[in-house]
Amino acid sequence: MDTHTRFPRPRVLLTGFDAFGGATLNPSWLAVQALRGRQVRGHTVVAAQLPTVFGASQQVLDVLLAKHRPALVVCVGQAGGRSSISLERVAINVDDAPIPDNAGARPIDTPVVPGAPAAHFSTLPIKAMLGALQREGLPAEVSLSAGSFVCNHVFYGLMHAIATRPELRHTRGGFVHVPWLPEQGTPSLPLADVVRGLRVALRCALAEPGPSQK
Ligand code: PCA
Repeated sequence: MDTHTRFPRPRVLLTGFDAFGGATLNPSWLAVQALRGRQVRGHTVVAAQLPTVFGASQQVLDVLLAKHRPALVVCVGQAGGRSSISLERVAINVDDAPIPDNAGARPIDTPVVPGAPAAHFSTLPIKAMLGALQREGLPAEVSLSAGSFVCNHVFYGLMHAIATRPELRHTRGGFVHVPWLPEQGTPSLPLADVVRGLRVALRCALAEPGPSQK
């Protein structure tokens, strides 16, 4: 076994979603895909697609967490109607779907994880990331709601796994929503800016020792 195999570079897991709600693309996946295999502060970016499906999205994420044991996980989704890259602060324990998911399911007022806490905070340094994005001239904001559709579902599941599984005690994670691409509607952000924003956000998160709040 060579040195490279025994001491693989630590990993960053970046996920995006497939198209949903009648759309033919999802900027989250296009942007995440563009960063696959990149090196960021000594970490290798692993890029993966999650299905926009309650339950299945979480199962795919669980497999990725077990396989890669990433140092950092940033799940990314599309938020139509938003004009900024949104750094999500809090995941809530509610599934309440405004539209059916890609498997036709539409859970209403059900918990993501029965019996688990009402909410989990992101463990990403969201304020430092906000500053880094703004210094790059990119539109960015801290958001207080990731909604109650599949993005919040995945965000909550991720943060609950990090909070409860000993093997993930060194993993930090959170969620970022990105606007539509110009061809999808207004407001929008070009793909190149979304990709640059994610790279800046990752670089910042890896440079910061901890979360914004415990
Ligand atoms: N956005 C949706 C789910 C998939 C995605 O990209 C959401 O905000 O919940």
